[in-house]
Amino acid sequence: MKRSLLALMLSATMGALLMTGCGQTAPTEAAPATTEAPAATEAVAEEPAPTAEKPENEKLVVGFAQIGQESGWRDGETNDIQWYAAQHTDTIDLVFADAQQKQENQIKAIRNFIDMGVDVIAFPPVVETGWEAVLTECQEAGIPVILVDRGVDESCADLYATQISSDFIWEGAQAADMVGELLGGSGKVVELEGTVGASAANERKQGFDDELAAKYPDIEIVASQTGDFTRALGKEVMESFLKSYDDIDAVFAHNDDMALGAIEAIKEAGLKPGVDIKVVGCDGVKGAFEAMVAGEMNGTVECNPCLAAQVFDAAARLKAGETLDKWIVSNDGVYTQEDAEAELPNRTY
Ligand code: GZL
Repeated sequence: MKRSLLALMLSATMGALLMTGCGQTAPTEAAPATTEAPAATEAVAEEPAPTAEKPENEKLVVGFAQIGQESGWRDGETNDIQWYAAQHTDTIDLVFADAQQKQENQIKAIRNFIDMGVDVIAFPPVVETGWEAVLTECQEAGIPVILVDRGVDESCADLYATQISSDFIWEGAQAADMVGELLGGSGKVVELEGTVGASAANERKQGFDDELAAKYPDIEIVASQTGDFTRALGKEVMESFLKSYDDIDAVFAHNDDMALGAIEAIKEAGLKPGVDIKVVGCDGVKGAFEAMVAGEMNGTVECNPCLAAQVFDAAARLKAGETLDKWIVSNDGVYTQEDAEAELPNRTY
């Protein structure tokens, strides 16, 4: 029963997929990401269920509980995951859920995946804590878990098979070195933090703050507040910083979307972003390169969202019973205004 229901849901999920992977040409239109985790009992197939029932377990069935659509980076990751699965329908079935930024929705989706009997569960934990119960249920169900692009609290270290993500502490330190260079070693900085409790935010902050303290003692972080990785809130928080401080020399945003929001706020305050106030972000989205070419942003530390090939390869290995490294680290680049024009055509998200 479970597998045929899964097949029904998969045909619904796959039928909606017209996604672009990182580096692929865009199709005529991108299908919208699913808006919520389909409950195991309310599958509505947009296409007839596949008639030829595959023998049990012939295909790799992966449940992916995405955080949401908070940033261009997140959309890039979603497109890559869905595009890759759509290119490999002969060997992969993807069940995709969009949690709309809510941990409880990610947990609900993971429990649905357990009920459906998927082979592997992959998800970016929106925050580091609150996963012990559901990850224990995955373990008890014999379903390996891959953490994608974010991590969980140390206490859950034995409850997942591997984490595929960037080194956020390194990213934060690279951003601090860029700010240190741009300010000539002294000045006042404000920080736009990512989602409260997210490992990407906690570790970028740790890397940035520690590097500044160690190498640039004359650079002061005068304010630091979450913009939740969104452009709108990043702009709003930067507006409040600009009202509170008239001597800001630079802003470090934990992602480029918040940096782009800050650029809007700086311009609306009658100042020149990239000149009066230096702007440094993380992610390496296309918009950041366009802003650097326009002279409105000074640098970004890349964080590769194109992890699909690694995720599905790891999932296949786990299904085959292999043991993987606990952390599979992405290699990322550092880009400044000097290389933005040449690099822009290469950006795929
Ligand atoms: C990083 C990822 C972060 C991005 C943001 O791996 O978790 O989440 O930096 C996204 O753009 O919202």
